[in-house]
Amino acid sequence: MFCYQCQETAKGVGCTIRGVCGKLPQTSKYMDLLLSVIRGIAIVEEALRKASVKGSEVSGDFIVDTLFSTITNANFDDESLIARIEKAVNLRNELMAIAAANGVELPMTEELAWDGNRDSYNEEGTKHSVLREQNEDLRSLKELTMYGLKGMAAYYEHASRLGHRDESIIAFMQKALAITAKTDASMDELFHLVLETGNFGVKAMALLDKANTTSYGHPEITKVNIGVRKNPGILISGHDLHDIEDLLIQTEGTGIDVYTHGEMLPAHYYPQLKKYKHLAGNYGNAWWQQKEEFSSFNGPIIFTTNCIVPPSPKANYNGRVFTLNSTGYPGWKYIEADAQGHKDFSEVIALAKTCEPPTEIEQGEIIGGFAHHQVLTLADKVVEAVKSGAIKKFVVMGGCDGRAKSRNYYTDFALQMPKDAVILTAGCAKYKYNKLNLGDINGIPRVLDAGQCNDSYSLAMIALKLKEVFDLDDINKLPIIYNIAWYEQKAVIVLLALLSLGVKNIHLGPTLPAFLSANVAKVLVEQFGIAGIGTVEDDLREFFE
Ligand code: FSO
Ligand code: SF4
Repeated sequence: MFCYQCQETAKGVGCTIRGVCGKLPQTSKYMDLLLSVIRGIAIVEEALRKASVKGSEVSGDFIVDTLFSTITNANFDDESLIARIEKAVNLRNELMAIAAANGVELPMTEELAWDGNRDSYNEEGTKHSVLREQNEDLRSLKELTMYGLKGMAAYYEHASRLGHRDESIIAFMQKALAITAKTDASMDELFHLVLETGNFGVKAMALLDKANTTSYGHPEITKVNIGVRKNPGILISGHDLHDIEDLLIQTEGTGIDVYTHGEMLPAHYYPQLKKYKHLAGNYGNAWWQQKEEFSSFNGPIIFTTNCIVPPSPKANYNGRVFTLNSTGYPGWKYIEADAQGHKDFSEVIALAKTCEPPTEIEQGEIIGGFAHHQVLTLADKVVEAVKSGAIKKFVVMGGCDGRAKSRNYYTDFALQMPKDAVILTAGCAKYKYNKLNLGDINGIPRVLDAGQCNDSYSLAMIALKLKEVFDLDDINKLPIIYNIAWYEQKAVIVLLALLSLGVKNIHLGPTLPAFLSANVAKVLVEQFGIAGIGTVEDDLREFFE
């Protein structure tokens, strides 16, 4: 196996024996094979589109689901990956038949040549790994695009589940996948593709923002309890708001409380979700602490998306975890959606009734809900604080959390930054500093949480609004520092989207991606001022001088 798609990749180079995340070589092979067949589907769809011949009704959603299933910590279940490969091969063959029937010529690529024989899964999976591209710069750009597409797929899937779709995003994904399959793509073509991926990333994030806010209202300032109540509970993790709504409706009046975990915390900020009285609070922290937290939660746990940490075989929660959508773990139960995308949680609810209430691990409240609409209603106050000098700088510290000790940098940075600086955050990175009680400036909390990682879009909207208010010609003239933590591929699309919006001088940590070759990193540094991080002391000096 070879995988270098996340920040925790082995030795900062690539996982070759087994994933640091727990991904096994066999699973990695299935994922590589699946992605190869998906590229094949995209090649045919792209050729059909160019010839104005109708392709498949279902391939767009299927590509989105499969890309999502290969994101870090989403799916460890070989059976579900094999089922996707089989479906993908059938779909690809149907599309090739449509092309043949309409006289549409297809390129002769490896992705279309494989016959889909079950006996050759291993051989083909090995052939189609990341390393199939020999040139490390071309590989770097192809994979940067691929990871951006995975993040885009994740956000698109959430939006589409709420009925918000955009065919231009699907068409772009297919085009981009087809280009990454080319063996003669140039550096220029691929670099252009990376930038275009960022443009479509903005589109996908805007689509999701619209889907979430039209479905559930605009996030508003909300205090969220981090202690527990006395009823048994269900813990719901991941990012999908449609799923938590389904769960809240089905648990209402059952005597079961619902708790959010990890990236589901921002569900509390939405008026149409917070109205449920049995949405009891947020339990625990970011994804990587789940082993201890799931043990003490005592009740059922639902994963709507990543991040899953493989449990120990003896984990007391193994019989009470359920997965949905693109996620999966061998031995954990998967709940299928019905034709309308709804899930039946009756088995989860029945199990919850037999469980002890959660064991309290924390007490108190955290505050959030500072997405663009809420912040703009406070705009006068914010602008006044900036003009008076009460707030001197904003630091965008969104992104992901992770288990590396080096990520304590973000806690230390938050604690040590000047008292007239305010953090703008989104994503699970916030757990490094959202319980520190950093106080407020004239009533404006010093940690403004916009929501999930996709709500980094909100932070960009806030920046664009401030640029307008302060009558600046360049977003980079605002007193905003970007000090972003990344872990998996959704952070890649967030990064590309920020670049596409013109944001420069982003600091990315705790380490730069292994998939950026020296030459590609050089171009990003030269054109966008991307940089890593140093020590807290050095960076504070540099950022706040
Ligand atoms: Fe975190 Fe995991 Fe939201 Fe990621 S829970 S790490 S970037 O999946 O998606 O921030
Ligand atoms: Fe390694 Fe990350 Fe890939 Fe897992 S997702 S195999 S940790 S690079």
